[in-house]
Amino acid sequence: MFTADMRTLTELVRSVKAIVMDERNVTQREEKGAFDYVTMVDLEVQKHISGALTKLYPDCQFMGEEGQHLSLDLDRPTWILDPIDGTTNLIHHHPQCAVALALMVRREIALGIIYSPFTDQLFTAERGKGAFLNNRPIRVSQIRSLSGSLVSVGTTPYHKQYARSDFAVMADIFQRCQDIRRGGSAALDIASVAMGIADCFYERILMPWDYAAAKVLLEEAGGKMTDCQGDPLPLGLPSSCLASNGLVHEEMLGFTERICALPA
Ligand code: 2AM
Ligand code: CA
Repeated sequence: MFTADMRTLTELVRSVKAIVMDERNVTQREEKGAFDYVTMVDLEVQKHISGALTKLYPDCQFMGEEGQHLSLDLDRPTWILDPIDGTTNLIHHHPQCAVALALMVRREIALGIIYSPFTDQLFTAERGKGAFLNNRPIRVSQIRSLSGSLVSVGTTPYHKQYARSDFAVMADIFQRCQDIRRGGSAALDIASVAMGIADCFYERILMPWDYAAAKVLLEEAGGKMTDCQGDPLPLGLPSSCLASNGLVHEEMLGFTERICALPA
């Protein structure tokens, strides 16, 4: 069974702080798809982490947002990296962004690390060993219904053709819950559910690097993550995501199932 040293990995992930905080790296950017951006920060962070991981663990494959991964065999151990989750926030100097690293072994996420360089929040989880924020255990909330919930959402900004129908569903959720939040980094949004400061989160389309690290963190914190129809996530592939404290999952599915059913 493939294993990796958590202390080495957290040091590696934290070591990118200087790259992220360097304003020159933020200003050099391109639009790689509609409303979907890449900066020199994304590219340099991925280069730094993938280079180190390849040296440390030569037998493990690498999947990162800023690269090609068509030929990967998902049955083999695979690193899954988002060098910056929340790039749109980063280019606006909004601090809600993070580096997210996961290890997938036998199509299960074995560990996850989410690090926010602006706030120095470090979320860590290994399967079966609990979930932590800066080495302190975290736990999901105990809220049992949407009427008492703070609901975090993703707006799928790179596919704005869904906006009218998705925002109509969001309006129905808004009527039922206490309030809605939109953070802009799926990894940190799901981490917020894991630490109990939000009760659930959903987004129509996420990539594997957006949700992989957060999945093990949330599950180790007592939460639940499925796609928006309640089915298991197809790890390593794009999917919709519903992340919750477990207690409001069914009630949320009553709304998010409609998102999946909507035509493009
Ligand atoms: P990113 O900042 O790493 O690109 C915002 O709604 C969330 O969606 C962020 O976590 C963002 O990650 C992610 N995201 C951005 N572009 C995306 C795309 N083309 N497909 C799926 N997720 C995307
Ligand atoms: Ca990214």
